[in-house]
Amino acid sequence: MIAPEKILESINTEIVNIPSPFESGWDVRRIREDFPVLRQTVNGKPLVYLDNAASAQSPQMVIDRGIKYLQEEHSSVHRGVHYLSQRATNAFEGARERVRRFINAREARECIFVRGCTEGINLVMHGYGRKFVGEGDEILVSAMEHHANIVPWQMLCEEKKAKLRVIPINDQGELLLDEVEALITERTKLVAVMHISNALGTINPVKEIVRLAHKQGVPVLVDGAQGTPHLAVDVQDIDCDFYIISGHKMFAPTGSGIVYGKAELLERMNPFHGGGAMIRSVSFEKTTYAGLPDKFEAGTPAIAAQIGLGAAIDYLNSIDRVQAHKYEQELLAYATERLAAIEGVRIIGTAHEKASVLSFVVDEVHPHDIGTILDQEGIAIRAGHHCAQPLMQRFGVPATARASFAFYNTKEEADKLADAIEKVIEVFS
Ligand code: C6P
Repeated sequence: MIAPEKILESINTEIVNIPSPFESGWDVRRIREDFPVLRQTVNGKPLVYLDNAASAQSPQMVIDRGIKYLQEEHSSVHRGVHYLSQRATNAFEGARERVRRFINAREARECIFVRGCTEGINLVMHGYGRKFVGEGDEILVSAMEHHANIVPWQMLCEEKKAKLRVIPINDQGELLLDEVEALITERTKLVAVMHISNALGTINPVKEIVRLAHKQGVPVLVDGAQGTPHLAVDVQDIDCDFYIISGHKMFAPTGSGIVYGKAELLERMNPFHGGGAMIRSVSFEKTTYAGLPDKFEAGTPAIAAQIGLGAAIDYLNSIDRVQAHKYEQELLAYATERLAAIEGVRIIGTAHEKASVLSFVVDEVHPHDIGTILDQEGIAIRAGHHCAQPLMQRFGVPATARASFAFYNTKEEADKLADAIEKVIEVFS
């Protein structure tokens, strides 16, 4: 482990001057100024942070908002009549309203605060699944899902003697949409699919999947963990029944996240956790539950983290997201071209519609070795199964190396990645 003082020492205040090389005209140099964590060296090299799909870095605005809360507002929400509690409550509910606008939910009470996507999907499994799924029923997921959108449904199926069914994918890592309609039967109780694959980058046609499912009266949950960092999400336009968000993947602190659910569904669901704040009245004979969103928010919430999520949304609203997306696409195309040109590199996930996630394997080199050698160059990538073991099996690999780009990454960083992979191959040849 690196001593904290060493980490501080390595923070170098100089911001690397990098003009944008692409047509989008995105001012990446300016944007990088907003992210203090990028100004450090790792192993004597400038940090190249390409693990954004795991956790994206926070801009100064989010950091400042967290400090302000802790310095001036820290208090529990919804409970106190005192000044600080009211300020904290206003900030907390202000964050909820920001989320509502950001995803265009009809009402703020449709946005439930959770700690992240895993907790969010578990909330739906317990609240919706355990109430409405019975013996012989089916849950439909896809072959590319993250374990967070497989395991809870498997647990439910085991408990209820229900069946998990799987939408297959092609060799590019695209869902076989033609199969979806046939896989939805009168026993299907939920379709649960990811918006963007964390391991392949594939952008799934979730609006079309919702249309197909709704034709047969089946609700749809979209795992949006990788959706909101890259795309403008409009839940009313998608018309999904649930959309789940992890804050830390969209530049907010860990411990923040959202379950969006249509109010009429959330109202019919069971609560998830029992305890304080989620009740209307409690006696030893009977408890009645609060309305939305409180019914699903038992206990003291992660106030600072959720206020940070509100600040991350303010940040995203302050930049040109259309341009940011275009820039990320240029970066992806450039990095793909560079890696594809290296002999021995195989890219896993070549869907037509992709976000800036680049998974690859290198002949005869384990992805963990790639990750370790790249770290020596100051390059942070992720190596492993990315919590998508069934997907790895589909591609016949135990793991991949994954570089995931955000709008603050640069063409030079993509070059450093490619150069370092060439070095890895040299070491192992
Ligand atoms: N993916 C990665 O790919 P949590 O850990 O609860 O914030 O999010 C879980 C999750 C759910 N769905 C998708 C599509 C995800 O990508 C993730 C998290 C991380 O590096 C960790 S495996």
